[in-house]
Amino acid sequence: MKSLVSTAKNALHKYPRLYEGVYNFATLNRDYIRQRRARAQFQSKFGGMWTDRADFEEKLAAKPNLSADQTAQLKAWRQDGIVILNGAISDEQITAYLSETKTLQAKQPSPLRMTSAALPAPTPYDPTLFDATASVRLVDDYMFAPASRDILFDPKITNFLDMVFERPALLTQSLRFNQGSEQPIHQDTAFVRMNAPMKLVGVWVALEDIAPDSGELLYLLGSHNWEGYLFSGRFKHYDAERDGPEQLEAWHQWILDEAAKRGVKPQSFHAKKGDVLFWHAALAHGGAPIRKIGQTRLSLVGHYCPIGVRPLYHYYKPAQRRIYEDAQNRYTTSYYTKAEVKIGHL
Ligand SMILES: O=C(O)CCC(=O)C(=O)O
Repeated sequence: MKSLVSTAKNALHKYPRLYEGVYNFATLNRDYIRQRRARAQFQSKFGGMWTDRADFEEKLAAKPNLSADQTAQLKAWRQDGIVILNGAISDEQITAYLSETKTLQAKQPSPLRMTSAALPAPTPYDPTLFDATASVRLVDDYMFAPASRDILFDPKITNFLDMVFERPALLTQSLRFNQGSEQPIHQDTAFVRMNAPMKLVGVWVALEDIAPDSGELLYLLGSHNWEGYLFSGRFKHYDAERDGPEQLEAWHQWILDEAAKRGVKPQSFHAKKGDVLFWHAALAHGGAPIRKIGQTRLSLVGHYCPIGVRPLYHYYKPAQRRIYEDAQNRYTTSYYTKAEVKIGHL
């Protein structure tokens, strides 16, 4: 089945217009149609959140019961594409999370998987690799660790997500780093692929005080409004088979060129333990080079879309379409099957 989809996809790559039509049809969803209808309101042809609309100020004024803090956050979100909450996650939550993940890592075999640009595919947790390689991250540990969900669905996080999504959030992926990622500056729209590409928020949680030169999170303020580069001239998301490494390189360069043209310099997140940073789907961000070798940078990232939007892996891995629920929390995973989740639970 997978190879059939892959063969059809590769054949269609030769006909980009046709491919775009088939792609749009296959991933059609109400959200995206609504945004296409309101096309004139959005700068991006891929739509966005209500905070991206041209009539943002009127919509904001019409929102009932917003506190002064929330209003300020929403204005900052629209303008900068990031919002920071200081001390949102408690020491107790972080201690419980680190303890649960330690237990999961020690299990024989550990249910956890890791990914990195250097690994060809998700790989079973391997302490040697995880501790020694900066860009290696544990993925979707919330599938096994209730304390991970306790952080990623903390009300301070979900209240903000509810505000910008105007709907409950679906957690689609998490990444846990022990060291800085050193990931080049990028926009998640390329890699964290949704059927409504601009309806996505990244959340970065500091699990310790972040030391200087540890490979801090970097971001380019306002870059969520930069439009211009489309993969194969049509798509917001990157597809290695379709677009090849040249386009990836050209897109990274485009981000740097835009920043230089606009005089925007990368800023670092000098986070304290428990601080949270939200970034917009198209906000350019990455990990600074690690200058202090061996320095940890414990952090947990969540990627979310609103309920109703789907990650693209729900299409190309239909077995992974399941949405898990626990209390108010909804989450999904591309990395673990239902049977693995059952066996691996704490
Ligand atoms: O934590 C980092 O260094 C970068 C994380 C990131 O880019 C992401 O999760 O999209």
